[in-house]
This record gives sequence, C-alpha cells and structure tokens, in this order.
Amino acid sequence: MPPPFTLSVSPRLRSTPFHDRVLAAGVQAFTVYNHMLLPTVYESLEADYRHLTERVQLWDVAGERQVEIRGRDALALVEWMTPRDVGRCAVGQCKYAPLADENGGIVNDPLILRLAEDHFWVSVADSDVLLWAKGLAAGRGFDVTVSEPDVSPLALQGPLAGDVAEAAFGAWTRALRFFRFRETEIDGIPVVVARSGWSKQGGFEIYLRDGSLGGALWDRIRDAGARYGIRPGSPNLIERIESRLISYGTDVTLEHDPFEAGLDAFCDLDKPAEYLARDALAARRGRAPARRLERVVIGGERIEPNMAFLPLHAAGRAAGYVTSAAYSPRLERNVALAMVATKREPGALRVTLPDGSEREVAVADENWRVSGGARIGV
Ligand code: THG
Repeated sequence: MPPPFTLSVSPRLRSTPFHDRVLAAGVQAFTVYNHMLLPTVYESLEADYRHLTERVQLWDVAGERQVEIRGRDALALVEWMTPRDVGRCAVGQCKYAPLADENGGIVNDPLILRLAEDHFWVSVADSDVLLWAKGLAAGRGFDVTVSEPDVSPLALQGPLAGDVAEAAFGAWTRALRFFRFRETEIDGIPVVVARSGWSKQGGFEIYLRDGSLGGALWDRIRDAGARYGIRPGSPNLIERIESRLISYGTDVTLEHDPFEAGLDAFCDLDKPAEYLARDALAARRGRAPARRLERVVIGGERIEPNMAFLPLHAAGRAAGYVTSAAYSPRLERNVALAMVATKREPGALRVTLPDGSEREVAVADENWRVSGGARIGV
C-alpha cells in the first residue's frame, strides 16, 4: 500500500543532474536521501528486481553525495572518522568503511575513494557527514578543506553491466578490479568510473564531475546499453535485503555500533592511526553485543514492505524489531533484516504486522536457510 499522501517538493529537496531523464523514463516513486530525490521504483518493485538480476540497469544515485576532504591532514581526518585502516587504501581504490563517533555509534557507512595521497571522496549514505567532518576538522585543527563537490554518481548494475561499460567507456573497463576506479572523460564529460555498486549483481559506478552534463552522460550510457536491454532502475529493496546491504537510517543508526551492525569485518580496530571511536570500541570488543542485525524469514503469505519498524517478541517479551522486509520472488518467502536481541526468551520469535496480526519469524543464515523452521515461509 502506498502512503495516502504525496511529497511537497521545494528547492530544499534537491533534484539531480539526471532528473529530467528519470522523469522521462517513467519513475514511479522517490525517497529522500541526503536531502535529494532518489528514485526507488520504475515498473514495480518485483519487475525491477527481475530485470536487475537478469539484465542491466542505469540508476540515478546522485543522492550518494561526496564529502570531499583535501589537504595536508586529509588522511589524518579520514582516519579519525573511521575504525577502518584507510592508510592501506591505495590511490585509485575504494573502501567500505563505517564512520563511528566517540561512543562507537555509527555515523554513516560510506565508500571512501582515494583520488590522491591527500584527496578523498567520502561517498555517503543518508546522514549529514559534511557537517560532522567540518566539526571534527575545526575542533581538532586539521589542515584540510571539507566540501561537497559537484559530483553525482550513476550506477550501472546487473549481469550485463560489463558489456554496457565496454560499449560506453571502452575495453579497459573489463580489467578494472572490484573497488578500483579510474578518472577519465567520455565525449568531453569528466567522470570517475569505478567497479562498485549497491547490489550484488555486479557493475560499475560512474561519478559525473560536471552537473550540467547529466543528460548527455545518461543518454550516452542508455544508448550504449540499448542492445543489452538496459532499463532505468534504482537500488532495489528486494535485491538489497537478499544481499544484506545495509541502508543507514533504517537498518542501522547512530544508536548501533559496528558489532551490532555486523560490520566488524570492515573495522581494523588495531590500525596504527588514531580514531575517535577507538576507546569505545575497544571496551566492547570480544563481548557478544546485546542485539545484532540478522537476516530473518517471516512466515506465511507475502507481506508488503514495511513503512515503520515491526516489533519482534519471544514468549511475550520484546526481542527487537524488523527494519526492512519484502517478499522475495526468487526465494518465494518474505525476507527481512531485523535487529534481534541476542539474550531473548527461548522459543519462537514472532513479529507483529501493521494490521495487528502475528507471524512466526526465523533467523536465517547467509544463504537464507533457516534451521528448525520448516513451517516458516511455506
Ligand atoms: N556506492 C557509492 N556510495 C554509496 C553507496 C554505494 N554511498 C551510500 C551507500 N552506498 C554506502 N553503503 C554501502 C554499503 C555496502 C557497499 C557499498 C556501500 C558494498 N558492500 C559490499 C558487501 O558488503 O559485500 C562489498 C564490501 C567490500 O567487500 O568491501 O558494496 O553503493 N558510491
């Protein structure tokens, strides 16, 4: 069910360099991301999912804004913001890196791109990292400039993305490794081409460096992709739940630390550089967190994507909440991410749906298999 209202748009809600093309392509829904319109649906969530997993799509993800950090202390500031070892990020490489505050709370979960020794783009999810970075820089007296440059990413995602990238940008894109990028020009349009993207279908991200050329870049990639069946698309709720890609603000917030988010693999807690969250994270290290973001399967008939958290309980006691849920046509069951209490009452987990009804819930493994939950999802 769509919400019973529309969104009022004003200049405060920023459009993107690709906005005209997105409208012409028949976008049906947007969300708001970094104060910017981000498409979420074209044909339908399921039709978009099928096409993304079988063909190739072009996404306007300009809402993934860049926080640019340059100057003598650029590396020191980026290191200060994250428990990830950014010193080991080569020029031309990206790293997925949770940002964490003095309590170990997650501020954002960006990709960090190193454009030069002393030049970074922090490609942020939906929270105001620009202001936080400026505050940290001023407070610690770092010699840096922190700004939001005129940079807007497009994503090219899907199993045929390699064919389209080759047609649009050249054969060199085939040799580009995962999480590496190259600065280039296409028809005079300055871009950064990276092998990355917010799906597990494979693909590229193309960071446009001149917002006045958005239409031209879109058309160029769309035309190169025509014979591969390219369509406009967007980050897809079903695919990203299946792939356990975290949506900051929904699945994880400032209230959660990297252990609860399951982002320990992207932390180098003993890295040589100083970082703000070091003491807070050291204190919690090695202890089981009180709650953890899990894949869960919700039993019964297909459910609609949730507009609010759905409470979980075990033996009548609160046991966490579902953050993101959708019906997976591939797995033929309701898949979800949930912040689940680790020390909950024994016995079945249940969720309360918006209509007040209850369903059984089972924690799933990385392949969405549930143990002892034969009735779940059937
Ligand atoms: N691309 C760019 N900027 C972004 C996103 C993106 N900013 C917002 C948001 N997405 C940031 N969050 C993520 C989350 C996961 C990944 C990328 C960005 C991701 N994760 C892979 C995984 O979890 O398997 C790979 C991580 C790795 O191996 O290092 O790709 O998508 N520009």
